[in-house]
Amino acid sequence: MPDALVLVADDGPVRTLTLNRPAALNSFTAEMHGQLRDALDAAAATETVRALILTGAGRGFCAGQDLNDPALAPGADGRVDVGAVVEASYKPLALRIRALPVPVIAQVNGVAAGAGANLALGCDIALAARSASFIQAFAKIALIPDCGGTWLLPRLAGRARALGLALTGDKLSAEQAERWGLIWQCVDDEALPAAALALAHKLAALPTQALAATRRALDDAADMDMAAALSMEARVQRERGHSHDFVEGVTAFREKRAPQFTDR
Ligand code: T3D
Repeated sequence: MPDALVLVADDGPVRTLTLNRPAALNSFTAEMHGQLRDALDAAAATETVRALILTGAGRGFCAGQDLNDPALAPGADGRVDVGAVVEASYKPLALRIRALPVPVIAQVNGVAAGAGANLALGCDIALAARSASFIQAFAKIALIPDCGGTWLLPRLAGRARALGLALTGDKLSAEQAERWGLIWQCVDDEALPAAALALAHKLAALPTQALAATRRALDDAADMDMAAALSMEARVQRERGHSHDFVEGVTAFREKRAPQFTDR
């Protein structure tokens, strides 16, 4: 589909979704939100997909909300219902990614601004090109961080850096993002696609359900005291212990062979 706003490509068990509005740095229109939602739902429903890569076409990853989108047209009172856009699009997007049954890698090929930055930070693992950058652009247009930014930033960077980034809207280089622990790794630009694909294949060979349960457990534990987290761990391990993949993992270890994980 030549004018698809989200391109879909498979490499064995790895599916790559590419935001495809390069002339506007892949900023989000309502239509692109819809296509991404459908693509994420399709990936979740496809048993053969075991890892997902999210990236952008051209020189940007995603510049957040398209500020020219008709969704931002003022109503009769001259005001824009930004909250409605967030409720309808960014909140479900952030939650959908966090609930996917497969690991999600953000392949940050270029600038990630506004909701685009927090989209990347909300993925399970963010790999960024050395030339990429992260910009909490919200304050410059009198908004607050969204797409999960208020929740993610202090947890990833600590309050001081979260506030510094959000209040100034300054550009954070990929190298600094790695040093501060916002992202997993920064790699040379030309190495990024291969690095992301290799990581995705590595994750695809691991027990998919356990990876999704690990993400969920870490997120849940963030709001628990230690005793509650320990109880949650016992409950989830009980479920995991009943899985085919657990039996396979232990059997493969004992038989000194590579495991073949199949649960999805
Ligand atoms: O409803 C709601 O608003 C709620 C949701 C909010 C979520 C948000 O994401 S709010 C934040 C929105 N995003 C921004 O404010 C970022 C705006 N963009 C920029 O600040 C800069 O473009 C960048 C720092 C990201 C990159 O700068 P640079 O110099 O590398 O590129 P550029 O020349 O500014 O942009 C290239 C083209 O992309 C340009 O178009 P042109 O002039 O070549 O025709 C530019 O207008 C377009 N573009 C970039 N960002 C957006 C955009 N067009 C529409 N919306 C954008 N967000």
